[in-house]
Amino acid sequence: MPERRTYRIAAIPADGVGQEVIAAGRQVLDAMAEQSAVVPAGAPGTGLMPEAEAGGASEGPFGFEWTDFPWGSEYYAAHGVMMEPGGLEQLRGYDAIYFGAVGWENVPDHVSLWGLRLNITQNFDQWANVRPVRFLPGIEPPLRKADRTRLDWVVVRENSEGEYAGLGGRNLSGRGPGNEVAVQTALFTEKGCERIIRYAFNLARTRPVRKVSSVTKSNAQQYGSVLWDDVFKRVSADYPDVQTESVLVDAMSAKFVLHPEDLSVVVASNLFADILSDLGSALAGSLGLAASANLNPERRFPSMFEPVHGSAPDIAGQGISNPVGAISSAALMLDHLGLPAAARRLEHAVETVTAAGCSTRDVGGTAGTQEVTDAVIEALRLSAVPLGTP
Ligand code: GGG
Repeated sequence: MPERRTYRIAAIPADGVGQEVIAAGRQVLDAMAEQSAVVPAGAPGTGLMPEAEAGGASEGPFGFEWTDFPWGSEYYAAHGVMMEPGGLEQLRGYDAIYFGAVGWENVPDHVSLWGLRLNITQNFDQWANVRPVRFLPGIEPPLRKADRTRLDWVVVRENSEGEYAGLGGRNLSGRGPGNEVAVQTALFTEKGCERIIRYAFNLARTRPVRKVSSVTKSNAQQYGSVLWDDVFKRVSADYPDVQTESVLVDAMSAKFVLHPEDLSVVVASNLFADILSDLGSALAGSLGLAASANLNPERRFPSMFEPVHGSAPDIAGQGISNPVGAISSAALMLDHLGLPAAARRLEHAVETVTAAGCSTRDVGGTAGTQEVTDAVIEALRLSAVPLGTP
């Protein structure tokens, strides 16, 4: 029996339902760790994250060593900051970060977002935000086309610059009421565009349909968007085997609804991809289902895995939040840790559970967070084939 590998994970559940869904994901991962001693290594991954398999580690027994970080809006209420000073240094040595959600009424949204989530993604140069749009069996999506067409695409969000560069300011309030001005500048660098676009092409090469759709607003945004388009054109010449299209963001919103079967990998700037990925997950049934990975592909810093959804104050603390987004984010984390077979097992377990009709209210079910979590763990247990079984 090979030695058990232990991964050190920093857990930051943060606000609202983040607490419940991260607790759910941890239960699932710990159950998988327990089973890993008896489950044989499986097939290689589907390559959802092309850099994940670079290490080529073989899968054997694994475990997780968790560290809880109590940061978030409650921490802010007590300490006046969203995370401890020096918090980034504390996180730096972990194999991955498992994050819940940020945002609560006691802290202005821009303070909580920049103080925690963006503090981590930007300082750890997690420049690729991978957000798969998955249509799960048993979940009735509002997108009718999904009834008769197999739909499956990935939104790749530039996660380090663009509209989230944080450049700008407010001034001139001294001129009196009604005269203040604000400037918010989007930053597009050739290097930033190129790395995310290449990421999208490499990802497309691992998918059944090798296609990248690039999204900008270059008719109106003649500097940043046009630079992005130029880089896209240049980089695409290195990938003659991958189909391409450049689509304006307004047209792409329509395409998500009307012709989603044409999509495989959609790459866009920070803000556009944030909006489009929310649209995609809503079309698939609920934001509660959507997973995401904030990756530093060079692995200079830990990457961070989180459900796409926010803190959902309206349902927080009631035990009814959907854990599927967080559990599926855990699957992306397994990929990143070099455990693609475990990741596929987990995705399959989630599909088994939704197909059986066990789901939370946001997708029309009646189950609570714990019931869905228990069902996923049970599906994993049933799919575990002990070593030595013929
Ligand atoms: N788990 C995702 C989350 O907490 N999102 C909060 C949010 O408001 N995000 C906006 C953004 O990151 O663009």
